[in-house]
Amino acid sequence: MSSTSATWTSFIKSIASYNGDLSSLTAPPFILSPTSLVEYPQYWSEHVDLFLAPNFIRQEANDIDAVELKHMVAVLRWFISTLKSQYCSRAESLGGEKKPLNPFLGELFLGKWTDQSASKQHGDTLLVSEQVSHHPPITAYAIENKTNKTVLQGYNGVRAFMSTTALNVRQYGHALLEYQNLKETYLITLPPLHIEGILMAAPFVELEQKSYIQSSAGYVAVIEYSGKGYFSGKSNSFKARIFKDIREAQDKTKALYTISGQWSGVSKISRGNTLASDAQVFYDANAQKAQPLSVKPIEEQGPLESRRAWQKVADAIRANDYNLIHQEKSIIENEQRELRKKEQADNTTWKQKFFDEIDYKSLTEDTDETGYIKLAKMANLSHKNVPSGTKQDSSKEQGAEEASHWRFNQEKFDTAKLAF
Ligand code: CLR
Repeated sequence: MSSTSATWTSFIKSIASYNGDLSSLTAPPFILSPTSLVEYPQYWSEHVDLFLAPNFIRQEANDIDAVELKHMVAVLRWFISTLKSQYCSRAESLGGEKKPLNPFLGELFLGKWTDQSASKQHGDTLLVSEQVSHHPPITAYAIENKTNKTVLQGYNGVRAFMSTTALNVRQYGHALLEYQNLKETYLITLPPLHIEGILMAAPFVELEQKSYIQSSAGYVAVIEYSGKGYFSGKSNSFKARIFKDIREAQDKTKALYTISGQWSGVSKISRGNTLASDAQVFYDANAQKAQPLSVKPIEEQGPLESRRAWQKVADAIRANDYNLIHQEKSIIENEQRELRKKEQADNTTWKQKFFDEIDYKSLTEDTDETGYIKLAKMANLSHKNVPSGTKQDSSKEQGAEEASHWRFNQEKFDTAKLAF
């Protein structure tokens, strides 16, 4: 047995008895990614043109569809376009899914997408991502385009458990997408997933079950995921249906649009409940190049910024130097331990920079400024502490705690006047 497969076998044994906290998982070096999880929110906006597209859709005289429905179709196209970056990019750039660096409390990742549109109507789009909790790990983020008054904000935490062959991952949190000029907000839930190929030391992500996009105008998109050997037989398959509202969604024949195909490849769209033989291309992931964000050079970054803070660990990972990885990681971990001790001694707690933890127990549909409670209700979704996309009154919701949710603090962000 080679040393690689020996360490892999012991890694598999360790995940078989593993308890759900991803930070406690010690993986062999060749499965480590030099990138921190706090960077992952960048995947939401690598197709800035699609992210901003709804702002430029106008009602035409001969339109069959309401303009809000055209917006929903555009939001769904953007959402589908994010999936390849979110779930395939490590496989493409690193040769397989990897274990990201576990962000420390207060870790930041800042970047921007400069306007590359021909019309120059896009303006720049900024990303701010912050590790707002360490136990459990939670990353909060906002992506803002001031020119078009478009803001995506959300937060994300994962819980994972091992079955016989796969690591099953449930995402907690959601995203809210606001087009202020259009006076529309969209609630986006995060799909469940599992990691396959672990036994073969070639892990990759497969999405499963459903996720939802609920528009404040009523329209709802239900997206169903499947992998190899399910309804299409191809990996990364999905079928999405757009309905007038969640009531109509009970009956698939009421679908206004059906979109089907591979989110990492080509998908097609038809009116109604089935894909017509002459259906038009909805999105072609291979024809649209992702636009990576730009990040300040490491020398100009602050000490809490991810790439600067993890630089030595990342270099050690790239050099495959296990001892050095361990050594450099321990420095960061010890620093963090000291900080927490000091906070305890001073009777203080860490103050998050750009996000607030909002206790939803004390909020109602009318006092929740983000519109989240209303949107969750419109989609029959639970707003408790349950995996993203859990339905109201489902068995998982019974007895679940009322949740708090992480929200972007625009004022703090604006007064910080960060240089990107
Ligand atoms: C984080 C939030 C992003 C979408 C996303 C994509 C891939 C997920 C990641 C999230 C969370 C961490 C994750 C990763 C795939 C593999 C990795 C589940 C949900 C785990 C920790 C790696 C385990 C080790 C294997 C390689 C065996 O928007």
